[in-house]
Amino acid sequence: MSLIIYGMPASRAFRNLWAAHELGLAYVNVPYNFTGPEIKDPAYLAINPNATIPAIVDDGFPLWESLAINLYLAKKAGKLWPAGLQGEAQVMQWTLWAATEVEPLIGAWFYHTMFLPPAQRKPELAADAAARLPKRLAVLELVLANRDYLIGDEFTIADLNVAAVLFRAPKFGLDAFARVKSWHARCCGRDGAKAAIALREPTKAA
Ligand SMILES: N[C@@H](CCC(=O)N[C@@H](CS)C(=O)NCC(=O)O)C(=O)O
Repeated sequence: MSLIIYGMPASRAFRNLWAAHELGLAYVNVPYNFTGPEIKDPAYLAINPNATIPAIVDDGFPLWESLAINLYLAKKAGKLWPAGLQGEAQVMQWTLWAATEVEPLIGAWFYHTMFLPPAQRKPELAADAAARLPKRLAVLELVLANRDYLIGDEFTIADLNVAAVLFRAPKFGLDAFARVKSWHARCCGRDGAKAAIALREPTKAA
């Protein structure tokens, strides 16, 4: 059994490090930087032809796309994975929703308010994202009205994927979404999350 997670912890690799800790998986982290030359090296491109982090190699099997990696790891471990076809469909639903409906907005807001150097920020893009994100947060607020987690009463990989995409949401501000705020704090307060967050600390960046 060998699992290699490529990517510095203060990047989307955080999502996979969080999952590995939740699932109790032993791993080696190769902390390539998203600005570094290693991710353009042919040896890495053979693992991830996108020249981005993260990627994994699990017992020789390469895989990229942070959220897809988490689905693979959870299903393989048989943990954080709801029972049945419908539960699995809900995991896909929430993960695709996070990737397509939420990530572009929270990403644009974060990049254009605090991540990019000030000269490169475009306030109009941040404002547009900030105007559109609440509609997605309202979806979560509605769903969490009658359950503690996205798929019933147990934390699943769907919660992890959505909460990880929304990692910057507390900075965005969740005061108007009380249930989302407490759900997010609950997810990020788990031991697995805390272990992965601690790994981000030395570099902190993205
Ligand atoms: N959809 C991809 C995005 C990967 C991605 O863009 N990663 C960033 C770091 S968080 C990166 O490697 N950027 C370098 C670049 O775009 O050149 C995923 O979720 O894995």
